[in-house]
Amino acid sequence: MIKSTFIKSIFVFCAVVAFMSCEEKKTERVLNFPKTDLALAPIIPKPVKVIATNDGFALDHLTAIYTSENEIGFTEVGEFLSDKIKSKTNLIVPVNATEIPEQEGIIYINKADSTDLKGAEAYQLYITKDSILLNANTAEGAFRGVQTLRQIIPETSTDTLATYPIWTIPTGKIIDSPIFEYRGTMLDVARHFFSVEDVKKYIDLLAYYKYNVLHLHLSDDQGWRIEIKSWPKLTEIGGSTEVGGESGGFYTQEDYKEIVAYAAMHHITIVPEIDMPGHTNAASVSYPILNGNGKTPKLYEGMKVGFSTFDTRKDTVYSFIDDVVREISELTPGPYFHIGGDESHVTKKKDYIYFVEKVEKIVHKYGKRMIGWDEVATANISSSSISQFWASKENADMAVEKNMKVIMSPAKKAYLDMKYDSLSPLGLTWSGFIPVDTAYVWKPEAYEGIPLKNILGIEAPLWSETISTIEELEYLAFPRAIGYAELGWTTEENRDWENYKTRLAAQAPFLDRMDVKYYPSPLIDWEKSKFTYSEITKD
Ligand code: TNX
Repeated sequence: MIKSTFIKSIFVFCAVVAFMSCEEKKTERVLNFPKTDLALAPIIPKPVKVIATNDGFALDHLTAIYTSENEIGFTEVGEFLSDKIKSKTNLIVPVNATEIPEQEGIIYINKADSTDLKGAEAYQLYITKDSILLNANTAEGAFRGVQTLRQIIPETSTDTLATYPIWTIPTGKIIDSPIFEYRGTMLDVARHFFSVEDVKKYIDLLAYYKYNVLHLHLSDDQGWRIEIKSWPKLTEIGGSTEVGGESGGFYTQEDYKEIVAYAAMHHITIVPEIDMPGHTNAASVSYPILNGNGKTPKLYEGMKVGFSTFDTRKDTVYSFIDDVVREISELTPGPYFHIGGDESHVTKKKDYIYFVEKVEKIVHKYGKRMIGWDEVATANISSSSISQFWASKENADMAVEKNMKVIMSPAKKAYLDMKYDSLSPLGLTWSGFIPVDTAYVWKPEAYEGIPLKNILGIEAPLWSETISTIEELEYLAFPRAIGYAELGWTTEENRDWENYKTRLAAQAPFLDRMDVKYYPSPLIDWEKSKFTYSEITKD
């Protein structure tokens, strides 16, 4: 007993000495930091306010994370940060550990009720030389703040003198919140199918740039991609094809749940889309009773649009849609259901309107808010429904007249599937080339006269006629998707192409580390701008 107390005291003594000597070293090293400048850190999207205090916080093996443990989701946000620090630096940063003594180098992630924080996604970061305080009203806000923190951790360690590595985080204060509540991108998994793993990788990248919506285009003429238990042939038959004769594929309901859960962990809402009454060939081949174009439907692997339609006057069509909307809504915690509604060129106008109005009621029955491509505003629908402006200002104006919200996705500016220029090996050209500057230099908040109060946000769609692998997806999405993230988050007065260009160039090491095959646009000076500590250091 005495012996064990003695051993314990020796152990505690040694631990204290070891701890003090670390502390001493650390303080010395903190004093030795060169001046930093947080205001030069290449954060995307650019925050509302950044105030630099020119010192350094040492992220090292002594750092620990503490979170508001009793607040929903905060611990998970802390664990997410720890995990990302591990993959960037190899440091193991404990979360809410009880055995660690009070020390310098703590990252606190706190629920705060400050009225300075505007909205659920707002956050404040106070970085001093001995602590980082991340304040947010919600776990979602904390999660957005964590992305900023990840972006200001240098790619490589910054202390060459020390016996252990340090990643120097520039000190200062960041106050931040987004301009739009809906900041999305869409992935067309119908023209070509993308696996759960591919979608997860895309989510990882979107989350880093503070996206909060991923819209999945789950059905089209060339493929039906989600298991519907009450209509099994949809995936058996309709899921078997892709554009160009490739092999198709679909998500089981378990797969879809996995995507939804992974997105939720990244504070991203999944918006499912079943495109109808046009773009329905794959459904009609599976169940010909649904078909309304007077022909015998056959599996289709081409790229033309506008030839298919449901029979809008058949009760069976609406029982089918009821089952589909019910099954998908049950698996989808987010508030939205997208009914497509675009390019129904062979549906009579009056049938189209009748159809959209009936389907809106089904969407409401299952507790969801309807989104449709801009054509849906030609029907008499509720102001709670949302129009996605992709092509027609006239349709978008009709939505505004109905007091609906509008999502800005103009094909000329926001389509990720357009070629960058005439040399692009992938992509389409029908709405023009979209180089990286054209994608960035426009104003979703003042586009074609849509009043700001009607704009829910921005979404950049990626149609997949010309892409079938994750590398090809990455080539079209990056770097343009990074710019759309800024358009959705950052105020107009804080956006500037010349400034953005240098911050974009500094994303190269992150994109390389994530193995993203981005398009190295010649408009961007990629080589020069590897984000190193020296570049955010100023004497
Ligand atoms: C138009 S955008 C479509 C899609 C195509 C896309 C190709 C929209 C609502 N419909 O069916 O895939 O162009 O860019």
